[in-house]
Amino acid sequence: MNAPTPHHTIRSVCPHDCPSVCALDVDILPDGKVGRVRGAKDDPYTAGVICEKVARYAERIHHPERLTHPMRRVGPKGAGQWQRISWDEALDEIATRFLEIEAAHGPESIWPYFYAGTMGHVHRDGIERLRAVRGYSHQYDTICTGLAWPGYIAGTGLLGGVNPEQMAESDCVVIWGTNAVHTQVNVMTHAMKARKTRGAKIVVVDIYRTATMDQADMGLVVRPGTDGALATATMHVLLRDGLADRDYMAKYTDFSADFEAHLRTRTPEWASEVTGLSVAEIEAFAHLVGSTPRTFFRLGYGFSRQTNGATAMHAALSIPAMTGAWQHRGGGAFHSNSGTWGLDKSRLEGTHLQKGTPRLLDMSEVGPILTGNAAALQNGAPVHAMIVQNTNPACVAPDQTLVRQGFLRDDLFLVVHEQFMTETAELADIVLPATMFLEHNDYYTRGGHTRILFGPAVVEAPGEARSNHEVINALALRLGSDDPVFSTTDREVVAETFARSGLPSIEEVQKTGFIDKERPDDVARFANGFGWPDGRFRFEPDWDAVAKKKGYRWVCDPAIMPRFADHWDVTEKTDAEHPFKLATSPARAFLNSSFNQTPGSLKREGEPSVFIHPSDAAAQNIVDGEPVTVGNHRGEVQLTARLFDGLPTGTLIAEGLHRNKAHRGGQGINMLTNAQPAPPFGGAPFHDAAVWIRKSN
Ligand SMILES: Nc1nc2c(c(=O)[nH]1)N[C@H]1C(S)=C(S)[C@@H](COP(=O)(O)OP(=O)(O)OC[C@H]3O[C@@H](n4cnc5c(=O)[nH]c(N)nc54)[C@H](O)[C@@H]3O)O[C@H]1N2
Ligand SMILES: Nc1nc2c(c(=O)[nH]1)N[C@H]1C(S)=C(S)[C@@H](COP(=O)(O)OP(=O)(O)OC[C@H]3O[C@@H](n4cnc5c(=O)[nH]c(N)nc54)[C@H](O)[C@@H]3O)O[C@H]1N2
Ligand code: SF4
Ligand SMILES: [Mo]
Repeated sequence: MNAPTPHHTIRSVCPHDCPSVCALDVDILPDGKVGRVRGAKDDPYTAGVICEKVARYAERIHHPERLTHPMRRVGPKGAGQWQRISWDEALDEIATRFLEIEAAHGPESIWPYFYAGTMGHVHRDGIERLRAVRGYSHQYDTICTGLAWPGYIAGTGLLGGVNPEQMAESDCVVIWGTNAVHTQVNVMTHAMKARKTRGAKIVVVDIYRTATMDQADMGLVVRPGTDGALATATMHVLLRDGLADRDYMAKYTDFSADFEAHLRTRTPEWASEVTGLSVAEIEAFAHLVGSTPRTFFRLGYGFSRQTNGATAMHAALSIPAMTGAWQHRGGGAFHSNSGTWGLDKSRLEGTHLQKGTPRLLDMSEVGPILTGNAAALQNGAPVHAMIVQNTNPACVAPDQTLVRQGFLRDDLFLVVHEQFMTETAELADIVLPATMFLEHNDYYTRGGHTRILFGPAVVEAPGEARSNHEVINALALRLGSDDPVFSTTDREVVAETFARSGLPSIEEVQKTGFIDKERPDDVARFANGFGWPDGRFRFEPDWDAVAKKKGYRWVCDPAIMPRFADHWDVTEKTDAEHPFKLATSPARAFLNSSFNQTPGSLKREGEPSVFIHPSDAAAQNIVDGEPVTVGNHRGEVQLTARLFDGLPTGTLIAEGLHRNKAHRGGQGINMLTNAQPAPPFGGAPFHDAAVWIRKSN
């Protein structure tokens, strides 16, 4: 069948929570619907390539299950009995209930909750205005970046790195703890270009043989949570074999005799025991990166989702500071550029409206918080009301037993603004229908690159769907604010944020769709010094200084942190009852829980499964394709066993966040994950759970 001829094509941006933030060319069909979606060829980072799930976006935006009108719960919580209501009824009821709850329990008993369902700043962060104007509880954003970012900043002092387009100029690209083929396909475009044009070597470090590792020249499969051992042993070999750049370290780092003595104990033999790699593999890796000046370390999030993840990130990042790779084009490191935008979002976020200094509640601890855990509530009032936008905590948050129990509380008034009837929306008192990115205006910063992009409203929203911006504004007005920001359009807020931040006008930006915020190359590679007062990279992190830079708060005794870049043995321990480590790595065709209802994605991902090594399976008489139950003291999940020799014995991998109800038994994978905030500053160690597995009865 031929695709219908587009009426016209528009430039947009992928709004999803993915470091690539691709520039898109979207065909708009004669009937006003969305046709094909392609990666922009003229965008140097997107370079014409996008993932398959977004290429099929018509399936998502025109999905028959899109929410189209506000609804009120009529039966018991979660029973799925709804009554259609008007927007005025919905907004009036929310405002009335919020004011009643505020009067009875104080403003901090209301907790607006959001994440990055859309990465557009107006529709993602505007909820902060509502919070500010009433003095509601704040949200501590830990769920995704809480471990990775501090670990990176601990070394460089700034959350920024070398322009990742330069991977194409590398002689060795180390893709560490990210399954880029699944999660940010554009990394592969640039890494592959280096291989093709320069014969560059590609190294992948993961805990199983991923689709990314399948494309590597050197694949290092480590045991979960042991990257710090690989990193420190690599540095041991670099020093031992004369491959460290001592001049660079003397000038640009805090390298010390004490650190060198510490690394002398981190031998490849020791690391081999810890990681499961052979001594030869560790030495080969060290020799490759030590003898290839243009080595680019692309450090992902995955390996930070371990209890020791912040220290693992810092340890891996320490390698290029020892080899001096930062000095060479095509060399250095990159994790995120999210610390480099310099935007003034004060009006967008309503900083000028902030009432009082409310407590900061940890989003990853939503389960403990809603079930009355006093420490998680900071000994304050229980949460009695929430408005949720852009996230699906009843699927994605850790320790689902508690999350579900909390959301089912009769004394919790829950409003969920969504595009679909997610697990969280199912538990709401009021459900509001939300627009999608092609139905509203917003701007997006590209964490995995250097650009700010604009995405205009180009198609009609279905039914009565309204944008996050409209809902936040309408509620604030009903809650008694007369601040003019609550009478703005989304486009006005984009324009104003650009103006306040000294960026070109929206009309100007719309000509190309982007603003380039690339920093000069010498700045990006810290040639004038790292982001610490003495300009030196820290092998010996000052975590307190990291906390001060970003407003992080300690969740452990600072004294327990390792002194130097290290392997920190604090991950969840296996024992006789829980002999396996489970990681919940990303599925290719889902994005967290987004796309887990589109036909193309469901077809590719099939049923929720778990990879197990054939010898582990044999020991328990588990055969391929058989129903199994995986569990621990937090809960149980039913999956289908997939025998796979691409992972170490003792490790299990369950890819992706399928819908809870896609699992036999109706419980999703986050039944097994841990909501205990990981040191130093919190964050959920999603890939760090000790479990058992057995045949389902
Ligand atoms: N298709 C798809 N794309 C996505 C997402 C998705 O769910 N699906 N999620 C989006 C979001 S929100 C984010 S933050 C990014 C995250 O993207 P990434 O940076 O890729 O991080 P993760 O997806 O958490 O995990 C990446 C890899 O880390 C591995 N890993 C887990 N533990 C360890 C460890 O201890 N050591 C090592 N070396 N590796 C380990 C996992 O097996 C996995 O293969 O991706 C985004 N893009
Ligand atoms: N087990 C396990 N759990 C994980 C992870 C893991 O690796 N393993 N990864 C974690 C990570 S990195 C992250 S970032 C979190 C992410 O978790 P979430 O933030 O929950 O991400 P999504 O599942 O994509 O859900 C986003 C929701 O926002 C909705 N949405 C999108 N755009 C809009 C909009 O404009 N308005 C409104 N109102 N809604 C919108 C979508 O329909 C979708 O339901 O999950 C975490 N959970
Ligand atoms: S999900 Fe990521 S790779 Fe896919 S189109 Fe969006 S930004 Fe690009
Ligand atoms: Mo994330």
